[in-house]
Amino acid sequence: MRMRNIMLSLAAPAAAMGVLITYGLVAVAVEAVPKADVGSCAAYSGLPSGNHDTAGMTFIQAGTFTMGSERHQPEERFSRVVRVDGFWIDRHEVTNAQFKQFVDATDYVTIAERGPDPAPNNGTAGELQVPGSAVFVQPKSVGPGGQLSQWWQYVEGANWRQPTGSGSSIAGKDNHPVVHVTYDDARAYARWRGRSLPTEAQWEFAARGGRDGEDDWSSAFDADGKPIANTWQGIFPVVNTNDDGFAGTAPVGCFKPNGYGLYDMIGNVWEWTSDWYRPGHSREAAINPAGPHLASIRIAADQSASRVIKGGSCAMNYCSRYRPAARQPQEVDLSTAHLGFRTVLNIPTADKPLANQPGEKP
Ligand SMILES: [Ca+2]
Ligand SMILES: [Ca+2]
Repeated sequence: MRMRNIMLSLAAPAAAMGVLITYGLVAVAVEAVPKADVGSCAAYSGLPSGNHDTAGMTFIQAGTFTMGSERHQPEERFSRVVRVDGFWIDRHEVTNAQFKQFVDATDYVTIAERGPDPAPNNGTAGELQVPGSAVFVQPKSVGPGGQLSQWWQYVEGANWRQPTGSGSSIAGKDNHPVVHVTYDDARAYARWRGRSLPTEAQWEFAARGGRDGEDDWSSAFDADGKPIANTWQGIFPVVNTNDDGFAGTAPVGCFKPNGYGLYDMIGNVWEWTSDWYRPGHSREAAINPAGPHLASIRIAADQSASRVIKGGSCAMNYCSRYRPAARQPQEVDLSTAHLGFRTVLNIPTADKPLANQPGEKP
């Protein structure tokens, strides 16, 4: 079934709290790590102040960087020199409060709420043809050869208003990132704001916060092993020790921003980019690359095409895919509980009203 493509970004370092758990047939001792220093995110309404074009955004100056990695997952190779023009990008993932503004203004209904179009889903299992979305359900144990379907379940009624299914709500979560949005849902929001979704190159350049070269530093943990982003700590998928204070999504802006003042590029939710997904990068240097053409990508008959998602919270024992160069595919019509987005405004100069007003949070 299509759930095979869902790979949880929530993963963990070999860290935790002195418990002994069973993972497959192996007993794993989990050690204590320092708790995260969480900032003053709780006071934020989830809505950036101001109504100007770049409210809540930061301008990223044009620059050149090394995109991809030679030292991690094979799909991150080859690393290559890339130049991007200047652009504006949201300082944080789009929140429930922001998405609600969009829905209130347009009466937009997300795909998770209205159900998938049956036409392109001839191979879709029957359970996926009702309105709903993919929700992570933590298993108590996972045997050898554990399957994603053991911890990802398609839940009827799950959507951005009801993140864990019928009866759940986002009350009190205005400042959490919106989730259960497909690529088209995210793009519809961006267009309503007069913006776009970032290319993979823009996203990766912004996530580096001014640093170049290999991204082994990761930004998810400091030198003492203390979490500095919302990821999964413990042994994925059976033990989440929550050393960062959040078992699922965190309010945006709780953790220290990167060198560009951007929050949660690493960790919290995965984020859509506009590039079609194909494993690996070409070796050639590029200027403002926008990914491969769809026609060049082989797609299985029972699947939809995938875009690149980045910046999730995959545990260290599972995939460590929170690094800037890390990437994974996501079928464009499948939403999940751990996937959101942020927008960009492609104006290559900062000749716009300043977004960084004093006191604006986060
Ligand atoms: Ca966490
Ligand atoms: Ca993120």
